[in-house]
Amino acid sequence: MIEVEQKFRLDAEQEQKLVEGAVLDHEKINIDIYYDSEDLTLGKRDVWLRQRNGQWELKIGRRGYREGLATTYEELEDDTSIAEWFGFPGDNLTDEIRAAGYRPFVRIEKARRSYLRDGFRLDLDHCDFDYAVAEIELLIESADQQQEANDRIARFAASIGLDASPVRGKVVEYLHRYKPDHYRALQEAGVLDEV
Ligand code: V4E
Repeated sequence: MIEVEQKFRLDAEQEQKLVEGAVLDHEKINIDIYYDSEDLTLGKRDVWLRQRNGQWELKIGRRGYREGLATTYEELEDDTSIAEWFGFPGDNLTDEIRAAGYRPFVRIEKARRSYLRDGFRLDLDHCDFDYAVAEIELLIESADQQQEANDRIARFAASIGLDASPVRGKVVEYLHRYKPDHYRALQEAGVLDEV
């Protein structure tokens, strides 16, 4: 599946607009540890390797498919597909990732409340470094549905009166605040959205 998502500023007013009439699907604490090589080979390609609650996940930016404020990522969530993407044998993904030189660069703990509303998933995340962000998401099966998904998200956000000014993602906000060199390297590589 391909995830199309747009991030929104999350404060009490925006939260009220988002959750009105929404159904709470689940609440969860997610602990994400992001990995990259010393020279940021993944981040510079808009690829994000993380362990979420101990489980490996890979988010791969689909350059050229970014339209407007929505971004599109392919998500791999099983060890076999992730090993394949890296070209690893796949016997022990954790060992192989380490042997290839990838190291943790940030750990973010966040409380997520995930709602369903009108066919959208609404994720409301409060991070442990005093940052909150909402995401409106749609899952699509093929890239040719991208534009339609973007438009649906934009129409929905407008219909509930959300402020749709661009916001930084959680990792990016963390880097901006606490690891400016890392942030600058990604900015220079052209992978960060304009905020
Ligand atoms: C997509 C992305 C990054 C990886 C983390 O993705 P995010 O959607 O923030 O994580 P999360 O925890 O909500 O994952 P989910 O549960 O939805 O799978 S790091 C940066 N980006 C994109 C990005 C960008 N290119 N530019 C800016 C300014 N912010 C974010």
